[in-house]
Amino acid sequence: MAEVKLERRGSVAVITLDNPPVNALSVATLTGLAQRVTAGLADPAIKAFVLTGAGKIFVGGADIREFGKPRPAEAPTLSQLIETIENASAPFVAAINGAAAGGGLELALGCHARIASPGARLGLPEVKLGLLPGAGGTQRLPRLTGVEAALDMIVSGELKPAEAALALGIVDAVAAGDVVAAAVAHAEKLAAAGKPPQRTRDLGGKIEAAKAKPELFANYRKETARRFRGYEAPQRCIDCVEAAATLPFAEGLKAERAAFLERVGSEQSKAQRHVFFAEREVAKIPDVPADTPTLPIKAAAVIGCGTMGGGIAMNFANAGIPVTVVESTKEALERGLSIIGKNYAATAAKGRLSQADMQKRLGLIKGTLAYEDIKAADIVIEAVFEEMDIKKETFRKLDALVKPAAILATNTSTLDVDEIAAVTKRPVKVIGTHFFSPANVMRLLENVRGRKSSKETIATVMALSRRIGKIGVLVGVCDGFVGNRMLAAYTRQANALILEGALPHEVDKVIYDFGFPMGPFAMGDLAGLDVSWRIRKRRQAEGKDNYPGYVVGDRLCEMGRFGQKTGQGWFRYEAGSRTPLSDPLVEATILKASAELGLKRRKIAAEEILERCMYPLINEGAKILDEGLALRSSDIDIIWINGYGFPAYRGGPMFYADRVGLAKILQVMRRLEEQHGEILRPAPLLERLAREGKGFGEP
Ligand code: T1G
Ligand code: NAD
Repeated sequence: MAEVKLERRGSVAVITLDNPPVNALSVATLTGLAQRVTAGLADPAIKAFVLTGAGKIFVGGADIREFGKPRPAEAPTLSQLIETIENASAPFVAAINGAAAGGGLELALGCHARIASPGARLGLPEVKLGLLPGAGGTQRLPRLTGVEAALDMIVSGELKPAEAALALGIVDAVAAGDVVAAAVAHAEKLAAAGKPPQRTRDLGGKIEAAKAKPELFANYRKETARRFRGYEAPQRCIDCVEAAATLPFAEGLKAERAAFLERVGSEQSKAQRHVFFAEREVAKIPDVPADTPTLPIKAAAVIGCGTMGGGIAMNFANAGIPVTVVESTKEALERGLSIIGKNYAATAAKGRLSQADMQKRLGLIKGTLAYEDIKAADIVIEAVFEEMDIKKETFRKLDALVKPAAILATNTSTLDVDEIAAVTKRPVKVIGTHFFSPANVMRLLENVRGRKSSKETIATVMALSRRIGKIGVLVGVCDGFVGNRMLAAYTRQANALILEGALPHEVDKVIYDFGFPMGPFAMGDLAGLDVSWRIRKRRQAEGKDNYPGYVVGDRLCEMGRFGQKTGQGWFRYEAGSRTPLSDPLVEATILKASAELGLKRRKIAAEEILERCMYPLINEGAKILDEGLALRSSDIDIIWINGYGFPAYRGGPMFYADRVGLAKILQVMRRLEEQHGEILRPAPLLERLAREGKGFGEP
């Protein structure tokens, strides 16, 4: 229940916002705050005010859950409240006891001084919600930090630690110990000075310089368009900061307000707000309560130090967890460890890691050929070749050697986790931990729950995911789990499209324009065509998938064209370049295959390409939900945004489907089933929801 308390400390009124979990500025909180401020300002005995938040957070911003909902007309707005505070004759000091984000920082910027505690983080992350600071943040922040620093903070949405905020001039002091007491002392000093409080809006000095550099904004827009391709909010943020530098304060405020209201109603912001909550929902497992005990992870081990093993080990070292990598040969071990070293050196060279930190992390990674060296590990992640026999042999060995309490996890991308678990005496301790390449970079971790994985094992791995900086999403066992299974439906259609008339660069352009970092063919070349070729051959050998549409991909691999790693794949690459260039040989191979399959090639419109790539992917997602292999449609959105580059400003494939409308998707899927067979039969869930006029978001 939201509460706003006022407590007197001498002539200073300390107002505390108490609305767990993050003191969000809901209508109730704003109403309470307005009442306290009005009452306080009417009390002549009160000479100054301190604002602070209850618990570990100052204020997490406006209540995002209230956006788009009707608001009582008489409810005070944050902007009005800040106006009252800024224009008050008594000084207001913000005691920033923890995160001050969005409207929370704007409230503090409306105060006449700000004191932060050392652990506080301050920023305007609205852009991450497809919004922009709508209560004066784009006008007041540049007046404290200067225009460039304000642009960096507002366009990136990053929160700054207190010390950095001090250096930027956002806070007046960082006070260890009782920050409220420090703020009360500061407020008393300001009140005693007897001068009108310093309003942030009146500070023009730091924005003067920008007036003389109009190219600043043009350059920033260009750079931002490249960094945040397809996102609308960053550009609107720049517009508002430019208004701060070029317009009088009141007009800048008006421009900001108009831009904010446009953003709140935008499709992109609805999508990015969905993603905000979806990222937090993934951690909630209905049958694994939040208080399920977890195993302490003090030491880890990784089997195989190849493409994935090395990156996985770095995640542990980055989180301060000692990790041992086990390889089968000395050469492979040395190669793996040197790649880890090179990766850290590259990050340090970019200034994103200090030498001391690099040495500390390297110091936490040990290499060995002896499995005995890892018997005390709390968790072992296996990342050896994608061959079931090798996996089973490895798990038998680990089960015999490693302490019984330890968790044994597999990084397999397609194999049956239950079959692997069955060769051990501890199937309750076996789980899949499917990292994405490059494993030290990609935020997604598909945690694959086996039939016997215990709640403790699941809870431990989900908590560990957060500890190593990953978004852990729990999924069930099936071929390709959630991400790769949906990817197969997508790439299958991409291959069909090039046999029917499109060319790889045409398909890729549609997907790139839709917002993915690259299309399916360039992505194949990046991951290595041989990886999926080996999986296809295994599936064909198991009689699981004899789809003729992969014929061109198979022929390119038979020619040794594995993509970027061989300089040729679906595209060709100049030496040292990652730019895909169309290759007439590939086109000839495609035309020949079309002819052999008796297909009459035709011009295929961009809209059909998009539908044929996205709708079967979505339909596969619906099947996965039908089978209970994903807990929520929003989990699938998080998997595709963080593992496959689905544009977050579209909310993920399932959210996007709801915006398109399931009736439309069903109609197209029905047509595709007629043309391409039952593999494209609409999922029962899609049928039902379309019939009921519902979306995946409200099953
Ligand atoms: N509104 C509603 N709920 C929120 C919320 C918010 N602003 N922030 C967090 N929550 C919920 C969250 O869903 C989760 O719920 C719980 O609180 C804990 O969150 C005019 C209009 C503040 C740094 O973008 O960045 O102000 O899952 O796990 O790690 O310009 O939360 O437990 O049910 O993230 O301690 C701008 C968003 C709003 C900041 C704390 N503000 N929040 O991190 O907790 S728009 C933001 C955060 C705005 C003005 C505009 C972080 C945090 P549940 P958590 P945390
Ligand atoms: P890789 O070939 O690059 O590395 C495998 C490593 O395992 C090699 O260095 C090899 O020497 C070592 N190895 C093999 N048998 C071993 C044993 N018995 N003991 C110790 N080490 C042994 O392969 P990769 O791409 O890193 O894939 C590893 C696993 O991760 C596979 O299951 C794969 O499906 C999965 N995966 C790969 C990717 C990817 O994009 N490459 C993504 C997700 C998951």
